[in-house]
Amino acid sequence: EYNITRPKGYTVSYHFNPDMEPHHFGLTHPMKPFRLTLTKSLVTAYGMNFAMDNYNTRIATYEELNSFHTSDYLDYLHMTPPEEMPRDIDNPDKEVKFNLGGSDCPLFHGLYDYCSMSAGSSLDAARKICNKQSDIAIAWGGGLHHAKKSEASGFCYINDIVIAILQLLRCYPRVLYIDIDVHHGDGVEEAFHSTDRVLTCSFHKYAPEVFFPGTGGLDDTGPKSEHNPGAHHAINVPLNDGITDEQYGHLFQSVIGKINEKFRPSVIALQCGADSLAGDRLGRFNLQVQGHGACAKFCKTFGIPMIMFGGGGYTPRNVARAWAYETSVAIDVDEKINKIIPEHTPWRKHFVQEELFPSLEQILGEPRANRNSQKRLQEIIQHVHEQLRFVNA
Ligand code: ZLM
Ligand code: CA
Ligand code: ZN
Repeated sequence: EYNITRPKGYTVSYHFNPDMEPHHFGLTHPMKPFRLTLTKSLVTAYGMNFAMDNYNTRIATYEELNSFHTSDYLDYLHMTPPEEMPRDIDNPDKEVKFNLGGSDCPLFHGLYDYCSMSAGSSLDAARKICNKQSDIAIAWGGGLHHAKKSEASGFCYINDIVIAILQLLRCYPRVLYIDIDVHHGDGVEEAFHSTDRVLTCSFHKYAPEVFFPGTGGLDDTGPKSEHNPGAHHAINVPLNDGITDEQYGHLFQSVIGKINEKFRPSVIALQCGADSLAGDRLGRFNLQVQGHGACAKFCKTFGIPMIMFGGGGYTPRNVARAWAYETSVAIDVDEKINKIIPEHTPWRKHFVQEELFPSLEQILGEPRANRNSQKRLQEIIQHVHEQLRFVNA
């Protein structure tokens, strides 16, 4: 219907595990795994599956998770929680130690399986990039950037991104990690803080004490010890509420454009957290689907392999629209369907009483007041360009 054909000269793969959907963080928890199914339906509804290699992904093995996470953490995750969760009664302190069981990172049925599926998708994507079977690999079930080697954090238990990047490092000299989730990509930044083979760059809302996780200030550029090759290889772009497509696009292109020039990455790992969209339940920005997708479009112009991960995104209909649109960018059909997807509100037209379902305007809500001055954004660009004098390929 929309005449979707394979892109010319390169291959895109879509990595999906349908068994992630039934997992529940709890009914009112903001993280909703069904957004992945919603995204997949939208992608298929537009026939985009015909333009890609589609894989139902396997689960990551214990050994694969162990490439980043410690055994004592994994062992605890593994045995927990069978059924009604009377876990390791002898070790209640471990839950505290691993930051498990609170409201952000609850212990739920099938937790370990869910984590292995997310990591399995990202790892499959990385392997397709490594063996050159894909030029762009999409893993919307991954992107869980806060998890630490022996600690859960911010809805993330297993850091699939770190595990995937470790795989990429086996075949490529330099990996550029870009994070457009509204939160700081602290777990990935920390994991690679002592290597100059991975440069991390996160754009996020920054307000320590008030907004999670509170790290990622402009001067946070990685441990600055003399002997640390990873010094200066963490770039942070701290932002205020309400940033617009136009401002974000300008910032993204000047920061990432310069990084590309100086660092000369061999591959890009792009975390596409959709909580930076307008109307997100937890987010604070004013990005539209087009502005969010423009980041992926810009990265694609470098002509190097790329993995696209999911991440945050707490207004499921928006998440599906954004990730379906970004899939269309990957396969180069965004011009054909960009009039349709951003305005698509799944389900609404299927119901007789349309007014019971929110329109796009209702979903997006009132735009947030923009607290980002042009002057401050210019200062940020200046600062990052100065930091990049220390970075050489
Ligand atoms: N309280 N339920 C982003 C991760 C953000 C830490 C303050 C919990 C929530 C949030 C959980 C149902 C990514 C914090 C928040 C209330 C301590 C955060 C359960 C609502 C609910 O209704 C909720 C009972 C819950 C959690 C809101 N948590 C909002 N923000 C952050 C973590 C993850 O998008 O970057 C990547 C996937 N946590 O602010 C508190 C300090 C826990
Ligand atoms: Ca971010
Ligand atoms: Zn987030």
